[in-house]
Amino acid sequence: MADLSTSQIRNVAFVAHSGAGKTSLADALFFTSGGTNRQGKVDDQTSLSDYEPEEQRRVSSIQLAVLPCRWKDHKINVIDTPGYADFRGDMLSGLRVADAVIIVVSAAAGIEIGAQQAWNYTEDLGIPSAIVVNKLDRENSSFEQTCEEIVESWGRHCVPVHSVDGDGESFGSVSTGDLSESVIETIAESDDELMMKYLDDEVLSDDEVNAAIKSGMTARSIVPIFAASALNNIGTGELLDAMTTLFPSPDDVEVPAVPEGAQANLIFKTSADPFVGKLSYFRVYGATLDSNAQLWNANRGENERVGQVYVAAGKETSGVESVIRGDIGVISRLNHTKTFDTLCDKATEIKLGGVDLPSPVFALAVSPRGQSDLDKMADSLSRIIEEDPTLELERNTDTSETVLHGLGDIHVDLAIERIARKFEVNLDTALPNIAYRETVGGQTSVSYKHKKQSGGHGQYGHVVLDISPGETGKGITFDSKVVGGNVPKDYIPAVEKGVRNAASSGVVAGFPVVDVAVMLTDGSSHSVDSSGMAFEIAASMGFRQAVREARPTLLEPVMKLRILTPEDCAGDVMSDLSTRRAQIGGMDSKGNGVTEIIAEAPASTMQRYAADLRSLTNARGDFTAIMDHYEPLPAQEANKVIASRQSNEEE
Ligand SMILES: Nc1nc2c(ncn2[C@@H]2O[C@H](COP(=O)(O)OP(=O)(O)O)[C@@H](O)[C@H]2O)c(=O)[nH]1
Ligand SMILES: [Mg+2]
Repeated sequence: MADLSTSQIRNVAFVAHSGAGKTSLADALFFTSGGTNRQGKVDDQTSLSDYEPEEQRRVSSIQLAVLPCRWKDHKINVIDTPGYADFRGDMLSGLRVADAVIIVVSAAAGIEIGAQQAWNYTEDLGIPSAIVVNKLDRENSSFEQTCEEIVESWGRHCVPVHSVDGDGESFGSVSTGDLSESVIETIAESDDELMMKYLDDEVLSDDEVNAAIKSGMTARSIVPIFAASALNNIGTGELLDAMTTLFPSPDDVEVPAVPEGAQANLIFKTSADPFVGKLSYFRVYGATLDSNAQLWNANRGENERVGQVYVAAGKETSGVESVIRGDIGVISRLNHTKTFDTLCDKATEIKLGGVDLPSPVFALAVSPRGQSDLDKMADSLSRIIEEDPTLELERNTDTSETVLHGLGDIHVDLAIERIARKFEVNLDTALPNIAYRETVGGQTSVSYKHKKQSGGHGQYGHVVLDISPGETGKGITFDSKVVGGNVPKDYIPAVEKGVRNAASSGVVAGFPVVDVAVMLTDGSSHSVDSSGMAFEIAASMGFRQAVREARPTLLEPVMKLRILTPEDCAGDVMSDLSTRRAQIGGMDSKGNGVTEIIAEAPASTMQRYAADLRSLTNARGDFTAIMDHYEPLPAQEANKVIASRQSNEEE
C-alpha cells in the first residue's frame, strides 16, 4: 500500500433506514473488489460488516464497520453504519470521518424515515452525497419510480446517472453513459462553461460530464443516483467505478487545517475486545502515522505510545507500517485515549473535535447478579461506555442506584448483553427508582427533649424548632435565634448536624427533605448531662416530628420534553401524553410533515417513552427529555409511593 496517495483514497459512509441494504451493499462491494472470495450475507450470518454476535442474532447492524475496497488503483473505505435510531452514535461517528455519503434507498420501500433523517444530517453537515437505489431485483420495484420519488422529496439536483436493464425480477444489469436530456441539462447547469457549450448545442464529452458531476457532488449541487441489487451483486462494479471517478478524495473536501508535517489523528470509534483489548479507530488528517510513533493526546494532556498500526476489514485487522493522510486505521491498547480525542505532536497541539451526540432518553438501574459480577461490574461498565459514548453511567445518590442511560431500550439492553458476552459479567436490570424528594406544605413549632438520666452519666438535649416551607432549590436552610445561651453556642453546630442528617435520610418515605427553613428558637441544657451527641439526637427527632406535623408532601422530578412526530401521528401522541400527566407547552408544524410538541411531564410517567413513542409513530418519532425541576406530587400519587416504600422496608 506504499504506492497509495491521498488523492486515491475515498472515505464513504453508508447511511439509511435500517434494512435498506447498507450492509449487504458493503459486503457486495468488498467481494466485487476482490477483498474476499465469498460474498458475505447478513441473512446467513456471514456478513463481514455485521460481525458482532448481537448483530448476527438481530440480523441488523448495531455499530459501524469499515471495509476497505481496493479498486483500480484506489482504496475506498466503505464505512457501514447502523440505521436504527438507538445506534445513531456510530452513524454520527461515521459521518464525522467521511468525505462523502451514500444514502441507500430501498426500491421496495421508498424513502423511509431513516433515509429522510440521514438526508437531513448530510444537509446540515454539508457532506457530499450520493444515493443508491437498492433491491431493484424485488418484485414491482422500479428504478425510474424511485428516482421520481427522490427528486420530488429531495430536489431536482438528485440526478440518475445509471440506467437499468429491466426492472423487478428481470433486473439484469446497470449501465452508465446514456444520460437523459434533462439529466445532462441539470449537470450542465452546475457549471457555467458547460452550460454555454450545452446551449450552443455542442456535444458534452463523458469526461466533461464526469468532471461536472464530481465538482457538483463536492459542492452538493449535484447528488448522483445509482442503481443496484446488493443481494445479487448487480451494479456494484459500476458503483465502485463511480466512487473512484466521481466521489471527492480527502484532498477535494474541506478538512481541518493542520500544520505541514504535523500529526493529527482523530479517534472516531473505540471497541472493547475481550482478547486483544481496546481498539481505537482513527483517521489521519495530518502527516503519515507510522507504527511505534510517540504521540500526544491533546484532549487528555497525556503522551500515548502507538505500537503496531493496523488497517481493519470488518473484524479482521492486519498490521501495516504506516497510514497516510486521509486513510483510516486502527491502534490497539491506547492508555488514555477515548473516542473523539486527537492524537498529535505535542509541539503542534491540535484538537480536531468530535460530534454533538444525542442525549440519552432511556435508563435502567443495573446491579450485579453474583459476587464475581459485583467485583467486575464497575470495570465492565466503564469499558462498555468507552466503546459507546452515547451510553452514560450515573451513580444516583438519592436512590443509591447505578443507572445506565442510553438512546433507547434496545440500546441499553444490548449494552448489558455485550457486557455479559465480552466480560462475562452478568447484570440484573430494572427501571430506576424515581428520585422523589420530601418537603413540607405548612409551618409548625416543635419542642423536643432528649433525656436519659437513669444512673451514671446521663444525656440531655432540648430544642425548640420552627419549620416552614423554604425557598425552592435552596435545600435545608438552618438558623438560630436562641437568646441567653438556652442552647449553649457550642452545641448549635450539633443541632444543625442533627437536622441535616434527618433531612437527608427522609422522614415520610425515605427521600431527602428539601426546601425547608429551620429555625432553632429555644431549648435548654443540663450542666452535666448535655453533650453534642444529645443535642444532635434531640434535633434529629425534633425535626422528624416537625416535618410530620407540617403537612409533608412529596416532590417529583419533572422532565422538559421536545417531541418530533409525523403530522399524521400528532393526535395519537397528544392523547397519549394526556395519560402521562403531561402539560403541553406548545405544538408547532416544522414543515416537511413534521410536528413539534413541547411539553413537561413527570419522570415517573416517561420511563418507557422511548419504546412507546416508537410504536405510536411507527419508529418515525423522536424526542429529547431533560430533567427540569421538581413539583409537588398529587396526594393520591404520593400515597401510592409512600405505601410502596413502606412495604419495601418491611420485606
Ligand atoms: N431482494 C433483496 N434483498 C436485499 C438486497 N439488499 C439487502 N437485502 C436484504 O434486506 C435485508 C436487510 O439488509 P441489510 O444489508 O442488513 O440492511 P441495512 O440495515 O441497511 O444494513 C436483508 O435481509 C438483506 O438480505 C437486495 O438488493 N435485494
Ligand atoms: Mg446494516
